[in-house]
Amino acid sequence: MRALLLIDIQNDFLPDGALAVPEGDQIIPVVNKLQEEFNLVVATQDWHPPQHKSFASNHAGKNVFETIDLHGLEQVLWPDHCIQETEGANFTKDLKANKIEAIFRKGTNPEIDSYSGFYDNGHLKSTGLADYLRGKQVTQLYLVGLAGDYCVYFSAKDAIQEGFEVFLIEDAIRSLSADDFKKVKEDITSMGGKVIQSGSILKTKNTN
Ligand code: VGL
Ligand code: ZN
Repeated sequence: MRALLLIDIQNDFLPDGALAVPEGDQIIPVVNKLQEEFNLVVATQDWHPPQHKSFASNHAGKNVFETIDLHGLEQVLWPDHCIQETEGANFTKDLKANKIEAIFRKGTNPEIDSYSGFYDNGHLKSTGLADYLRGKQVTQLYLVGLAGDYCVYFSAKDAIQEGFEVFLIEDAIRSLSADDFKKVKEDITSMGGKVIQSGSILKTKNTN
């Protein structure tokens, strides 16, 4: 069984959002088309309380994109983003959502960031996503979404460690840094994951 995992396709990560990923909007039509090819679609949602410690605004004198030590982990300080129950945290209206069977929220603990959809950055607490997928007999996991160099990357690494066969669908992913995503692809490939294009999935059924 294969599943499509939509990572953080939220307003704040799209152009004009608080933490905009360049060209993030370009993945939406691709993701919508891809969803038709999967019997199971699951999504993650970055879901921070306003006092989240990953926000530069919660550290006096610190600027966005500076790094600090947060309880022993290196932490990039982000602009306020994906605050619970705000429009920025919503999935974009252009994203088809009718096939999304479950949504796994992350980043809710103000003391630790959570890039991966599976675990927080300290690997202390599970979201339950891996067990959910195993419960659905999923063995192959296809990842799309934002941002390729953060939440997609960390989700892919955890997915591989959890024993899933992992595919990054490159043209349905955009990154904060396109350069960093090159390293992500190398790393994921070295761990046994695969980098593919949406065409290799869409062509199996569609003629366009
Ligand atoms: C993300 C930075 C902070 C992401 C989330 O979804 O890639 N990046 N929070
Ligand atoms: Zn975040």
